[in-house]
Amino acid sequence: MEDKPAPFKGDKVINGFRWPPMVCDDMPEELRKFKVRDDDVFIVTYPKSGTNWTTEILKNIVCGGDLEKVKEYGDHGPPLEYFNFFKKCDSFPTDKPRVMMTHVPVDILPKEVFEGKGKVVYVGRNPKDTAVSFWHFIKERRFLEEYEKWENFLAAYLKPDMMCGSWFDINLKYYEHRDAKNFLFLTYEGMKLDHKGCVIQLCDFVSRHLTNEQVDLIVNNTTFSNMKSKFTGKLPDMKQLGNLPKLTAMGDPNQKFSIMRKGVVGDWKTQFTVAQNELFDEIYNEKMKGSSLRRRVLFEIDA
Ligand code: PPS
Repeated sequence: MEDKPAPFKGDKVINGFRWPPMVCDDMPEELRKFKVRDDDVFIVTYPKSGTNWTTEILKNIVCGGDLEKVKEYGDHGPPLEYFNFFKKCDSFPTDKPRVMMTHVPVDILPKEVFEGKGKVVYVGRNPKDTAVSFWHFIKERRFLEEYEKWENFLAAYLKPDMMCGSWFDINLKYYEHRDAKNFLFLTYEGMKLDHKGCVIQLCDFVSRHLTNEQVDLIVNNTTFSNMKSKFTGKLPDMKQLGNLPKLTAMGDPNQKFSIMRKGVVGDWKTQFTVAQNELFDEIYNEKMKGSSLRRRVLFEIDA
């Protein structure tokens, strides 16, 4: 007998915004009120833009590149907005900085961040590679039927009501904050081009003065291949994270979980048809008109 695919899990619409089903109704309002600590670091991204890579680098920085300490520091946990994980973060120890990741739009990020509390590292990635990475991830998770086929996913990705928001809205709005003292705007492509340079920039941003050897250690600890062996496995065991709301939408805990897929720039060329690329460019040019963010977006690199 042929195995039936798991059912689609659907989305969660709150105030007109489409979230994955792991989001609780009160998340947008409550996360906005989240109490920020001075040494908090938020890694903020549109999904599939290098969130886990940057988080791992920052955890390594906080631990001086000592992998034993990174291990003690614990798992990343899910993004703040899933399973109301931010509520769990309230009880995290105060003797080390909290390194937290999220994909929420700017108007849901904790309000205190905009009063200068904590630090925000925003990482952008070119929207074509982000789309391909997102599609591979989301179709495995079986959220919505419309995301199963690439051409349907791409059409949805280009609409403002895409699940998790539109790449354009999220990136353009965060980019406006790039000069705030407690914000650092990086790109995935910039990290690929100069991994060590970005580690040093992150050390400066969080005021950690590490030796050259420690920086080299961190670069080595966070290469794609080293992170792939650490991060490929099953879905995180949510039970370990304590009393989180019971949402079954994360799916089968035995399902393979692989954040690390290819880790390259320009993979979109293997996925987009010529016609899809032309349409994408037309929309991209229109949406990005007048924004200097265009100069930061690299669709390919020589590396
Ligand atoms: S998620 O699920 O939104 O949190 O995913 P996110 O971590 O933001 O992004 C996953 C993509 O980042 C790539 N990645 C890396 N690339 C290079 N070097 C390192 N160390 C690294 N770590 C993660 C990962 O492979 C995903 O991209 P794709 O294109 O799918 O491979």
